[in-house]
Amino acid sequence: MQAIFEAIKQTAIEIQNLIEQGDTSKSEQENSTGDTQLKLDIKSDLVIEKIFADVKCIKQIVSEEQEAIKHLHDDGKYLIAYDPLDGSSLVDVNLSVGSIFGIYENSFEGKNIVAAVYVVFGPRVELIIAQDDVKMYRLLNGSFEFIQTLKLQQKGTLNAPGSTQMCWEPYHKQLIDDMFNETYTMRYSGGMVPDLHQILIKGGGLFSYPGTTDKPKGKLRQLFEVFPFAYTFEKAQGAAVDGKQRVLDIPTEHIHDTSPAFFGSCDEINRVLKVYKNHG
Ligand code: AFP
Repeated sequence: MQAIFEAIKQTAIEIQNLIEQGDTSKSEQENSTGDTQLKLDIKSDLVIEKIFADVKCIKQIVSEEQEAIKHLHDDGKYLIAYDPLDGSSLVDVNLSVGSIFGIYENSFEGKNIVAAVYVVFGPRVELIIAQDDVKMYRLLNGSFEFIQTLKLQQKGTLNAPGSTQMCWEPYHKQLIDDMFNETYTMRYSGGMVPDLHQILIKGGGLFSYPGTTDKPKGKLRQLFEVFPFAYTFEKAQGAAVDGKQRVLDIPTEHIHDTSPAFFGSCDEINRVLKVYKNHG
């Protein structure tokens, strides 16, 4: 597993260099979800694939930017699903973006995730590894140095409500409004990596991307976005649900499946479960 973490550190340094080169132009291609890919998405994807190809313990990889699983090493133990550059539509406005990695054993399913890593490309580059606990590293003078262990409090202060409000179910709108009518503060950039990183660093709150009238299964992809962050939040002593159940218990039928997702500290997640129990 350590070889995988070292490889991801290498990808982070190379992708940071690509971001700094500043090419935010669109390519001619669409990914399997139908998003037009930026040249930066494609280049980041190639960087990761090239670096992972040399890591012998990796059996298979699958990228959010590609349709199919790729086989690497027959004797490898681990399967990795990754989103090379999540939130890449924010690069042109110079907001933070990130890479997300879910590391699985046996099959690409929530119940088989054994570690998660994400990288935040912001004013600084930070890399977070969730395994037994959640450790944050920062890129300083060319190498990643340990900074702190991240742990959520029982209840937080931030509220990050995703998706198009006009498509929210009334009970979801009520939940979000109630939180704002209390002491919760709005924090939403449109990139799940920095938005969830903020909740983890500041001790807690709620990030929601619900099922909506136009997208009943939400937008966020299970393997590339939902499961890695669900694992990270659980290891940081928070929780992640789809409204009714733990997201890591949801079966995956297709590698690009999406699901509604709520990540947060325990009090906020219990509040979501209470509201959603009687609906849907
Ligand atoms: P892009 O990669 O297309 O920018 O999407 C980012 C993302 O998947 C996730 O990082 C955000 O939390 C979410 O979309 C934002 O979606 P909304 O703009 O619909 O709230």
